Amino acid sequence: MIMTNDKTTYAFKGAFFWPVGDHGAFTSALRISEFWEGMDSNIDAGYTRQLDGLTFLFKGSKYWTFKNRTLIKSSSDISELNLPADVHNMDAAVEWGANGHLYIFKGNKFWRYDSSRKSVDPGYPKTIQSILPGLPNNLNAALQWKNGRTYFFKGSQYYSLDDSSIRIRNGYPKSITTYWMGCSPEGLAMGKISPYSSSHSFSLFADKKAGVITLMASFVFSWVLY
Ligand SMILES: [Ca+2]
Repeated sequence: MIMTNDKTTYAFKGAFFWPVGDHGAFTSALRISEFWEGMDSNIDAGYTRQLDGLTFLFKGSKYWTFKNRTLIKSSSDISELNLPADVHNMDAAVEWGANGHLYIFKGNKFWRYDSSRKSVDPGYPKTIQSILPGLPNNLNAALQWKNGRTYFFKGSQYYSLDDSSIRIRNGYPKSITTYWMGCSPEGLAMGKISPYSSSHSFSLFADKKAGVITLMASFVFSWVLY
């Protein structure tokens, strides 16, 4: 999951991506290669740097730089950022609003990276369990969203970080389907279908076995895609 400088949120999976609307619902799947120059599939992670609004997408040992959806810098080696080979094929990346540092997650570990010094801070990596025991290992994604909060995603669930206590908020994990995609029957029945309310009726079926998300939308969002 990333949010670009223009506050558009995108979810990536395989060869596809979805813009995530303010109302927590998705369009149908769009092909990454048709909208993100130089990218094809299986992006590991991405984040947007608050300092200059640049979005970094990571895959394997490479990264790409975008401003919104415009390619700024093509495939470059992660070593250019002074990131160690240990973070190749990372699970998730997120800039934390509380200190502006980049956090990279992989397996049971995370690294803190200082974007201005262009280096990993001393003392890292640390284990996730040592700092955020409420968070599982092997995350799928992380995101600092437009509300300033940091979210972590794994499987069908997501977690919210409390910046002041540096703990996972009580009541989490919650269902991604119900709260982000605005699609589940439970969400509709609850009348609470995302971090924000939505009146759009979607149904979504996540087939984890196949690694595919199939969307059955009864309402097509009027996303402007250019
Ligand atoms: Ca990932």
